[in-house]
Amino acid sequence: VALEGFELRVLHLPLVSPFTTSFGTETVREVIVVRALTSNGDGWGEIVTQADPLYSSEYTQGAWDVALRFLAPALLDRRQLAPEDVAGVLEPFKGHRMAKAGLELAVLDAALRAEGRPLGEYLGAVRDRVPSGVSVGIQHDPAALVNTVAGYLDEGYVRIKIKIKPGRDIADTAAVRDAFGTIPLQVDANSAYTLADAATLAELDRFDLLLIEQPLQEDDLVDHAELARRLRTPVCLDESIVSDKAAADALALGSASVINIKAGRVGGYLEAARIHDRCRDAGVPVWCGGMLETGIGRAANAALAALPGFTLPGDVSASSRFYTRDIITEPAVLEDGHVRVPTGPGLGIEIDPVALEDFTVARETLAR
Ligand code: OSB
Ligand code: MG
Repeated sequence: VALEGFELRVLHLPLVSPFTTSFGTETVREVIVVRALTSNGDGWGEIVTQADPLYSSEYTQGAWDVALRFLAPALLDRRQLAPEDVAGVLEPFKGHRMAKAGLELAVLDAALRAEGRPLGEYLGAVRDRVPSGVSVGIQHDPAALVNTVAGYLDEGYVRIKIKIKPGRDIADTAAVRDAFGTIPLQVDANSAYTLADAATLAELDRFDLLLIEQPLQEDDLVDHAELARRLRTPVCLDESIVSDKAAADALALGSASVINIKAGRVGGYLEAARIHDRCRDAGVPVWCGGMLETGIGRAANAALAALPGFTLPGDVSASSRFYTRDIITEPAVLEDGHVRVPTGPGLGIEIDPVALEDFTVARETLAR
């Protein structure tokens, strides 16, 4: 595409209910929306950082600064830019993968819209809809958790993931198992444990979970391998898989037998597809994670999750799981436990300009 500029916005979207993980509680989703301005029209992307660096080292103001100060200017230095060139141009800048991913997605959307080609087709999607799992935050107590999960099961979600942390693990998981029997169930610790907690985590083995997600720290690949040997429950990595290289290392070490793929965390949808390919070749199941995306990232996640190696249901829920009002005209809905893969050009969504404006709290435009 012939890039003419980038418009970045910080949005505040109210959540339908507070979302609590082992690292904190969110009531408003703060997110950066990227618009790539090209001579053939706009493209949209989303930088999935959160307000605070609690899930990863990235956070809104850091991503905002690096994107405006370094990343967007480097891309705008190029007269012509293909989506496949973005990662290479940004490569000299260390880290900041979520910021890079949001910019790449906006360029990719612009390029595909100009070609009239859907993102799913471009990535290699083999399904027209994807099974929808839901990520359930830590509730006031196990009884409240059972109530909340019952609501999602009634809506049709095909897999439940509950957030856990020390002191809110065994009893919470037992309550959900006891209440709902053999439903597909998994837990996510968001790095809240150490290897010293292995005995506690082994107590989860009796619940026949699909997996335990990221029990240890991001850089604990060796400890995860040791823990995996001590558990019957499959270990899945989220935070640790920051790139295709990290995925290769984790598989070589035996740190994970399942991988959660999030495009933001790994620097973009192209890198995400490479991890998918690697895992598929290795016979390792993957699933698509989420970062409370707006309709922009949610559409892209549905396309990614439609690749053949995504053999487990992902955190690709309906927009209504988090938001009463989205920033696109036709937010993702749950149909028979599935979310449809958009078929229009690019992301296959239309921005709702009024909603976008209403949620914007900051904006900056860079032109070449
Ligand atoms: O660990 O998967 C995670 C949300 C924010 C940060 C980290 C995580 C999550 C979720 C929500 O679990 C997934 C979703 O968007 O539905
Ligand atoms: Mg996770």
